[in-house]
Amino acid sequence: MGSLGRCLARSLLRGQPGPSRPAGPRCYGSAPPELQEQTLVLVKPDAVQRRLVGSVIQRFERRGFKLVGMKLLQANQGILERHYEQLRQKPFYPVLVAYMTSGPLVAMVWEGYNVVKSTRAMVGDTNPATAAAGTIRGDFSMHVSRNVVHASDSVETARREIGFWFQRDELLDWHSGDSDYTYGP
Ligand code: IDP
Ligand code: MG
Repeated sequence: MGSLGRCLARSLLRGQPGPSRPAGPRCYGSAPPELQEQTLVLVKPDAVQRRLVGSVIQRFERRGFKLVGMKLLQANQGILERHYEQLRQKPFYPVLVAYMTSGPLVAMVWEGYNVVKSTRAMVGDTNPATAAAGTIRGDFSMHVSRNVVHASDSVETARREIGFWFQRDELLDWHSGDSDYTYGP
């Protein structure tokens, strides 16, 4: 069992939620690696134009994830060539680049337990026409050419993509006061 599992098991055995837990050593001082998983989310130019930035941020905050980096920028072709390297041969690649460079976007890094998979589930299918209601794409968009957000598809991809969009010193290591409520002791 990993340290998170031990922490969760101990917390369940104690039957006490975070702040009123009995005195004693915490399971960890700084967060263990499984709580520090990170993913890249881009709020794409259509969503910025449509004033959806706050709605997207709110979903991740409500879920309990921690924002560790965020900036508004207009992407150039160079960064998109790296970001969408796997798609360069696709027929839609030129219109994808035109869309992604058409105006400002918001790049964010979110951190937390299983954040890569959870974020993909929150974002929904690539094609909003088949994205489930309740997902970001399913709630805020209709067509694959304007699907509101990007989210990394694996831990390894996230690591690479975060490196394209952020310098190391643009990511903050901060303690979120609500971690006692979102994770067990
Ligand atoms: P993902 O964003 O869900 O990971 P990918 O297959 O990686 O989906 O595609 C990247 C992005 O390319 C999509 O989010 C969407 O903006 C765009 N895209 C994918 N398929 C099409 C298409 O058929 N027409 C236009 N744009 C597309
Ligand atoms: Mg993708």
